Amino acid sequence: MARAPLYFVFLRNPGDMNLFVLNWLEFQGPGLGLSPTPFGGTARSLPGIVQAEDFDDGGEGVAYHDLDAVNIGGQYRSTGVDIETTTDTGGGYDVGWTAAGEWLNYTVNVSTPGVYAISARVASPASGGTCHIEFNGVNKTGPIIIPNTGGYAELADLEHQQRAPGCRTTVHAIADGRQ
Ligand SMILES: [Ca+2]
Ligand SMILES: [Ca+2]
Repeated sequence: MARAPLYFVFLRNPGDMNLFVLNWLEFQGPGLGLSPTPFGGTARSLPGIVQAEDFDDGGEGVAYHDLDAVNIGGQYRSTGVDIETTTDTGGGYDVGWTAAGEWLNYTVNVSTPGVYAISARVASPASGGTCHIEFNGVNKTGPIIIPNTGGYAELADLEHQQRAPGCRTTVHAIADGRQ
């Protein structure tokens, strides 16, 4: 749950008194998650593994973007992101049903700035799916092309290198579609 200060600003007639009375303000909609916060309250540390399903809290458009509001896999978290139990070694969960334009945000702490080798653990029954990774809003990887691994249940390591800035960083993993 993101905490955000709310300012109600009186802009006009600064010298006037008794402009009106205010009883209440009503907010309808998904909420006031103005900035993402780490899932579980603690930013993930790099170097290290960031679980795909541990994207930030903050809701649709803030912590993630998913094309619908349903968790199709029905596992782990109650958001629009589609999470299933993984068949991969070590168990846990993965994010599936990815579509072009969807993204996940991760707040991380980078202990030492520098070039990191990134391994993405992915699976696909077809070649040419692409994604990219942004650090603080900048596309640092360009298109990462995901190969045919033999099926959604066949997860494989994709290697990539990128430079990570220090300190607290926002990492965006974005599905781009298929080339
Ligand atoms: Ca969904
Ligand atoms: Ca996982």
